[in-house]
Formats: sequence, C-alpha cells, structure tokens
Amino acid sequence: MTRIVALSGGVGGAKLALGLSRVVARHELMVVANTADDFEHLGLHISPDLDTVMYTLSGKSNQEMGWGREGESWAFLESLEEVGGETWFRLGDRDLAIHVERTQHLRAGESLSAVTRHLCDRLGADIDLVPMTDDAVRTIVETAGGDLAFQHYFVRDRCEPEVSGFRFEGIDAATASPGFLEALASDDLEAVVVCPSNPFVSVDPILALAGVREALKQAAAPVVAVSPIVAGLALKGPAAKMMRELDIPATALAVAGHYAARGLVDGFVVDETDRTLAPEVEKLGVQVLVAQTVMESLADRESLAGEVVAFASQIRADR
Ligand code: FO1
Repeated sequence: MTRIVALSGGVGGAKLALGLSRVVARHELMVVANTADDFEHLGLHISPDLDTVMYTLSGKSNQEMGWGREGESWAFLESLEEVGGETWFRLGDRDLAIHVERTQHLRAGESLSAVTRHLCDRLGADIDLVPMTDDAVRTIVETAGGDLAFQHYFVRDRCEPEVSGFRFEGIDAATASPGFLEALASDDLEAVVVCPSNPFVSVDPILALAGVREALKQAAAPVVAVSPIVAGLALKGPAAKMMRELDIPATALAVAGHYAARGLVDGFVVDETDRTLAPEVEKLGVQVLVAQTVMESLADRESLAGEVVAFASQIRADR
C-alpha cells in the first residue's frame, strides 16, 4: 500500500527520497524517477537519475560527486582514453557494470521497470523505485547555438550554453510506467512529494507524461513540492542559471509559481532563509511550510522528510 509517491530527479531528489525511506515503511513509499536524462553511450543504456536514487538508497553513492558509486576506480576510463575513446562522460568501473547489466536485460526484451527492480534488489536498495516511463523520452536543451541532447549540454558542455527552452522527445508516445498512475489514484495515498529537483529538466518531464497532471489534480492526497532554490541559488546543478536565462527570477517563489500556475501543488516548502517569501507564495493559493531544506546530514534528510509528511497530513486535515 503506497502512502507516499515521491517524484525525483538526481542528487537533491535522492537525498529527500532517502529521508522519506526512513520515516515511512518500505512498502509505503514509491519513488518515481525522471528518465529523460537517460541516453545511449558507448552502446550502453545509462539512467543517471535512477542510478543516483538507487545508489543513494543502497548506501553505495559517491557523496562527493553526487553521482556514481563510492569507492570507484577508473581503469576502464583510463584504458578508453589510451585508445582515443570518448571520455567526456565518466563511467567508473563499478558503475559500468550496472550499465552493462541494464543494457543486457533491456536487449533481452525486459522493461526498464523490471530491470530497475532487479538492480535495486541485487544492490540492496530497499525501495520501490520506478522509472517515470518504460518508453524512451529524451530531453533536448534548446540553446542559442542550437539543440543539444541533455548529457551533451549538462556534462560535455558543463551547462555553459545559454538555454532558451526544453523539449522532451518521445513524450507524446510515452506511457507512465506500471503502477505510477495507479498509485496516484489510490485512496490510501497520503502525499505526493515533488522533491527538490530541477523543475524544468527533472520534474517537468514526469509531469508531461500523459495522464500525470490529471492524476495529480484528482489525487485525494495533497501534492507538496520542496524548493530546489534556496536564497536565489540552486543547491546543485544549473536550475538557477536556467531560470535567469529563461527570464524567470531565480527564486523559490518563481519555482512555486511554475508549479502553481498549472494548479499542480497544494503545498510548497521553502528554506528558512527564504521565509520572507512565504506570504507571496501563499498568494498563489498554496500553503507554505518553512523548514531547513538544506540536507547535509542523514538527520537533515530524515527531519525534512518527517516535516514534509506532517505538512501533507495537515493540508489533508484542513480540507
Ligand atoms: N555528471 C557529471 O557532471 N560528469 C560526469 O562525467 C557524469 C558521469 C555520470 C555517469 C553515470 C551516471 O549515472 C551519472 C553521471 N553523471 C555525470 C551525472 C549525470 O549527468 C546526471 O544526469 C546529472 O547529475 C543530472 O541529474
């Protein structure tokens, strides 16, 4: 019985997902990860956000880098460099094994959902982690210099090109993965948590899938989003830079507006340093929780998760 559905991108989302996994029981949490960052590289299917959540929840993540595995070695990449291969996307030896295994299973006809379950089981990520879809959806970043595939923009070009928009190739033909829409429609659902992930390239692809917006609006449970912008800065990644380039103020208020304009959120969590924005967010018709959203320690992750769940239950009680 799923009580909480969390929508997540990579690093920030994985941190809150870990916190949530520690405040609710195993079978009560479903984490739905963005797969529009996925790509084919060196003949392998790479799913960065699924892997970041999976490594984080299995205690195997590289906390310094935010992506990849702890205790990583780089023999494969060094050898690839030696022979002049493509090394801009850094695949560590341990991480590489996961991409090889995933790709093998996909080529044998298994769905990404099934392979993700298999990998989580084997790695000890005790979590109901599902890709947003089993179909191919790919983020294209529109820039002054032309369109870029997401990982080319993000990793190869270090988020340097100025963005003018995004589109999600394949989104019209994609179906939400099994269980996702059913979980949103369940009477047992108590909260949908939009993790502090990039609204444009991590959360929007999930929201753009057929049926998801309608399911969120109809869900009995409140939708609560946590701001990925704190004091005008993104804690990780290019969200604030993207907002400036899109002529959107890089503030938690603008993120709230981004979700509220489409009637998608009932509650919004801002960091303590942004407490003065709370009245403005409330004017959007959204309830506000002020909390410490910067998650440095495990205790921070648990504490924010607990506060978010309590906030959702208070919104439910007020209805
Ligand atoms: N991010 C980087 O900034 N540089 C990399 O070389 C890199 C390699 C990489 C390999 C596997 C993987 O699962 C993720 C990886 N990431 C890397 C992160 C990835 O680009 C994510 O899409 C972003 O962190 C956005 O969520």
